[in-house]
This record gives sequence, C-alpha cells and structure tokens, in this order.
Amino acid sequence: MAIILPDLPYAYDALEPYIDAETMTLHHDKHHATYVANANAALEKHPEIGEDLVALLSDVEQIPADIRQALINNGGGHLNHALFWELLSPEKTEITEEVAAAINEAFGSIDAFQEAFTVAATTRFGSGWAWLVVNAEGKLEVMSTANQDTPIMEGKQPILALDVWEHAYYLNYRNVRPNYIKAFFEIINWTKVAELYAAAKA
Ligand code: MN3
Repeated sequence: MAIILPDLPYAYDALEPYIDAETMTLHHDKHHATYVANANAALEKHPEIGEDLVALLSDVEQIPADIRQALINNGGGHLNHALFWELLSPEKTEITEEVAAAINEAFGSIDAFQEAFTVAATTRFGSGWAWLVVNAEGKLEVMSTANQDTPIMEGKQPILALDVWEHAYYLNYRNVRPNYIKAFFEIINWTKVAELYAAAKA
C-alpha cells in the first residue's frame, strides 16, 4: 500500500478562465505528485506508523522525529491538494442553507465571510493556504497556514481551502494574488463544502 495521487475530478481545462489548464496540469501532475512521492518515501522509513495521514497529522508528536517535518510538508501537501481539487467546480454550485446559516452566525453575513477569507488569503506572507474550518467548539473560523501545514494539526476540520502558493496562480495571474482569490469565489464547490461541514459537525 502507498499513498496514491488522485485524479482530478474534472478535465485540466475545466476551470478556465478562472484557472488555466497549464497551471492545473503542472499543479496536479508535478507539484501534487511530488508531495505524494515524498510522503511515501518518508512513510517507507517507518512502516510501523501506518499510512493514515489524517490520524498522524492530528498528533504530529507521535510521528518519528526523523520524518516528522517531511510528513508535515508532504503528507500535509497531499491532503491539502486532494481536498483543494474537490473544492473547485466547473459547474456553478449554490451555498446550502446549513452552511449559509453557520457562516452568518460566525461572520454576520456571506460578504463579511468572503472579506475575512480574502484578507487571510491575501495577507498570508510567502507560501501557504487560506481556510474555512470547523473548530473544536463546532464553530466556523477563517484562518491561514504557512507552507503545507494543515488545520488538522490544530484540531480543526477544513471545509474550504485555497492554495496561495505562487505555483497555484503565477502563470495566469502573475504577482496579482488578489485577482486569483477573486476568481476562486467563482468556482467554489459549495456542495462539497456542505458535505465536509456535515461530516465535521457529526
Ligand atoms: Mn499547491
């Protein structure tokens, strides 16, 4: 057994014009594939810990020290990207009542949520991610993480993710990260967000 690179759930060009086919091809086939290969290389050194990345990253202290950072970077990289692909959709989806109610409760309005998420994504210095998570109290929270750190490491369940590494947008958007963030809101898979929210609340 090993960690497997999942196929994209749509064609490489399906998200155009918001995300271009070349970016999607490199991002999935090269970047994500490398995280998978490196995660497997780390796991092979310690077959006794198994391959459940969610369980391992939920408590990183239990990961053997010699592979801990490699698994945070590459195991996290795999989980984050596998989630990210599913959270994008070529078809327009609508925010569900349950998710809208939770967002309104936490942020006051959908617009205020979008603004908070945009700030988190814009102000993440260097490489990282912006997130909407369900925290330990079952409430929604916007946060960002550096590199490939996952909110799972902090006991939070991600239900929306945006990759703000330059490799995610530079070919099309160059240095203008805010335009990429704006485009992201056009292709969010709210059906998947609702599914993740229900699972996190269960
Ligand atoms: Mn990436």
